[in-house]
Amino acid sequence: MKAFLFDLDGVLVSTEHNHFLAWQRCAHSLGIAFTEKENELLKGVSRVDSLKKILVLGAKTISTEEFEDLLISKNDFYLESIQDLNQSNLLPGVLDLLKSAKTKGIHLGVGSSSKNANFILDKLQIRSYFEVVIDGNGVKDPKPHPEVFLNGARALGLDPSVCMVFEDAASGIAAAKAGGFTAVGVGNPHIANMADIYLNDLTEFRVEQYA
Ligand code: B16
Ligand code: MG
Repeated sequence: MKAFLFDLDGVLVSTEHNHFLAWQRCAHSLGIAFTEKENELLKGVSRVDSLKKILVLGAKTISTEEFEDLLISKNDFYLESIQDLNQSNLLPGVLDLLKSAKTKGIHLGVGSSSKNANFILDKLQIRSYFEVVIDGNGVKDPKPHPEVFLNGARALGLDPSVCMVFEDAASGIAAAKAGGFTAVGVGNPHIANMADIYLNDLTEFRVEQYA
């Protein structure tokens, strides 16, 4: 393999619970019941599509203005809740994997649906490991469309067949497979059967097997 492309949330760091609490607050303000079970549908899904899914769950229609306001409120709640994020919040095995891959000359990138990806990478102090960061600001078709990862491979000048994608969400594994990447599922038993390789966490990954 020549490159590793990482999803952010659920692979490098876990702020899914912060997303969940922020969405739950929005859903409750609309009178829609929203638990961790429903939240599973939103993992790896863009902000706009997440709100659309919540409205479908509640069989609710709102005005364009209310929709835009809720997107802003959700992000405000979310950002407030991750103010103290730092390197100690990296998921197990992340730092060792990044260091080891870098030493072996493997190109590293991030492919995230989040529009906050660069902000979070800076807080985690791992931004400098990545040659390319494709986030929710630079993508027209969100996951499960492969655009985010295809843009990453293109920016590195590499074919998807020599790139591995690390993902925790069904939408992300679908995106990786659709793009012709090797899909590594991480930390989410729901996706174990969809992925080419499955790991409970990144400590299980041996860079030397794929370098
Ligand atoms: P934002 P990923 C995704 O990040 C999250 O999994 C998902 O829960 C979130 O709705 C989405 O980013 C958009 O995030 O509101 O920050 O733009 O897993 O693709 O790194
Ligand atoms: Mg994710």
